Amino acid sequence: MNTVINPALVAEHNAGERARLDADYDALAGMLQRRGVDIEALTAQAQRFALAIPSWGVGTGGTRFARFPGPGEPRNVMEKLEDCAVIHQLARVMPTVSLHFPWDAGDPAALRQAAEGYGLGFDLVNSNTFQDQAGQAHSYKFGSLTSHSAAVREQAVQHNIDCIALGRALGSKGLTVWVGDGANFPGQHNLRGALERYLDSARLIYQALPDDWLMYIEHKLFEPAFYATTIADWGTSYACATALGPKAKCLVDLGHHAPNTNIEMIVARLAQFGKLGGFHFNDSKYGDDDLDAGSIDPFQLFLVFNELADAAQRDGAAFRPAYMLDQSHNVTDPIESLMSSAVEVQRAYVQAALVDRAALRHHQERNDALQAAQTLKHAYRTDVGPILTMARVRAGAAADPVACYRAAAYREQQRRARPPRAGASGSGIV
Ligand code: PSV
Ligand code: MN
Repeated sequence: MNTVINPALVAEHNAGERARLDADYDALAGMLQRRGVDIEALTAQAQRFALAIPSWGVGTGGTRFARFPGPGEPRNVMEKLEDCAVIHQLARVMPTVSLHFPWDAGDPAALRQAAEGYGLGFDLVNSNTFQDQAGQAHSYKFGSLTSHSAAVREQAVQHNIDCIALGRALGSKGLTVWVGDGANFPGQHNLRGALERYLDSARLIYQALPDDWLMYIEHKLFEPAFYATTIADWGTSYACATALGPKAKCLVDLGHHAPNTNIEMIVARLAQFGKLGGFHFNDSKYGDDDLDAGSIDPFQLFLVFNELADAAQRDGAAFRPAYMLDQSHNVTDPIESLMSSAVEVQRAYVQAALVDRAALRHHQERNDALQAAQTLKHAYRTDVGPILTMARVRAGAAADPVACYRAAAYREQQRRARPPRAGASGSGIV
């Protein structure tokens, strides 16, 4: 495997952390044993957990107002893959990359070869009909899959079909479709008509899916449409996924809900009805802030994973949602944010695995709300850090990914190797 960071440096870093790790791990093992939990089983579970890197996440993000590029940013998809390889090498929890077209257009064979060289695979592919591209025949200003114009709808459908072809060549198994289509004014859209057009277009995409592919419908409350977004909520997403058929599922981006929405309940509902396709993890305080996963409300992330653990227990191996981060890194080094966020998601997963489900059910059946809540809190408050660190070290990754990354001075090297392109500081939400 092509390693971007010198493995000797990782080994040296880990050697320096070893004594502390062993002491913390042994202490936690003893504590868990007294609770009847085998730490080794949890560590093995942590090692099996995986989520995908959004290719667009390795570049600095922006807001509607500005983008402040960081040094040494990747300038093309090959350089993005190189950054993803660093994340994979140091954190070992993100072994796949999710590409976004046409942002990541490139020769699929060359992309595959580069990814395989780094030990990376490709996860779901994403289409983009929320922006116009240079040379495009028809504009998406007034919508894409829902447009009143048949020519615009055809172009948007064809783009999604092209994405499927690209994804197939990459070994991907699914397409995520998020459209920003909607209205800014009451009356601008016939609300029912827009959804009818969406479904007509989505059916054509669905028909182009290979047998072993899924189509993931991503809902979002608002932005860029500020009055009525066509696929605004999980209810609409569920209705569309149901209308399309068994290969259509719903994708939950944590940031795409009104503040205070009970997202874990949405997760439970979608899982119950077999339509939970996957996640875009991130965190938010106000809207679609795209902040780092677990940085604002880690308890919510835990509660989401609590529902996922419940669904996995009920449905077994058939329950395999796609996990991905979708964040905008405006003030941090994207590689550091992605590694830290991935670890936060993995942490929530392990904490949820610690929930004593028999005790929880017992308290629920006796209407003991306080003890039921305490059962969740008990798992949530357990510091599973040593399990995550041990999982990384055993997989050859870094005990402390950010410290090791900084010691490797990768960003500094790339600052020299990748001088910025002209115009790279433009605004844009990615
Ligand atoms: C939209 O806000 C979104 O969450 C979708 O997943 C897009 O594909 C992604 O962000 C990038 O703009
Ligand atoms: Mn998203």
